[in-house]
Amino acid sequence: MNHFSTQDWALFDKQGYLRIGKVADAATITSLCARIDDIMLGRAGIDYRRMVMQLDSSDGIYESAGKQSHGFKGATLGYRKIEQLESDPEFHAYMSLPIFEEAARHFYGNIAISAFRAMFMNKPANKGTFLPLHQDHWRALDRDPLLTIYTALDPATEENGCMELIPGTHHTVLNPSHPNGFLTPQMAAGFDNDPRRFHLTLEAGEVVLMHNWTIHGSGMNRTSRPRRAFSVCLMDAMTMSLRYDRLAARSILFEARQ
Ligand SMILES: O=C(O)CCC(=O)C(=O)O
Repeated sequence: MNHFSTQDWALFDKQGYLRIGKVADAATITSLCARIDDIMLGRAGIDYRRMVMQLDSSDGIYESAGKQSHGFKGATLGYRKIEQLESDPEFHAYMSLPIFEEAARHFYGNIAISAFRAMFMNKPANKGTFLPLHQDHWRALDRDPLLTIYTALDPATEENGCMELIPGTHHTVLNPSHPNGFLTPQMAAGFDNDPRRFHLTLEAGEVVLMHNWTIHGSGMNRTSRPRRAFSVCLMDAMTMSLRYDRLAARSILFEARQ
């Protein structure tokens, strides 16, 4: 395991994110794109009752996106988000790559590591939902997941609603009382003209490691092609869900090594 240097981690610590380039070949990314389209169109042969699926909004407003719940919501490329992709063999194989295990071990050490969520994020062509600034922090967990591995499946640009990041904001949770780490509108407005704020443009297949607390959000898609991404948030497998009083993970992605 030697994909990352001390300098890489120093840069991650400073910025709250690290670009690591393309990890898989173009054929793998093309195949993941075809796979997620098959999942959206209901022809993937998976147990859809296990997938959390949410339709995109019709007007770009976050609050009017569809309900996030288990099960298929119709054959359409108009999904905003699909979770539980760790149960799909193709996505599972990609997120299990040794480079991702090495990154996870940097944060968690030699313990069992699970996916808190393995999620498709989509800005459908000429649509998409505005995602307000937030930190990936969940009040209902007894400890915070620290790392998200974000892979662009399509090129991500300002026009098609790429993520915006605010580097250096990963040291504190700004709004701990919000269940999902969203900033209040007043807090978000405070970052409107922040000189650190930038659009994270990516090539298809490019991967970024993100500290979960790095403030981020994304816009709508003003192009005629989708902007698809795969985002995997990793956690200590012993993380408890305080809401359900059970382990938050259903399975282990990386076992502790002997
Ligand atoms: O892809 C996006 O627009 C946002 C993704 C995101 O918020 C995440 O991966 O945590």
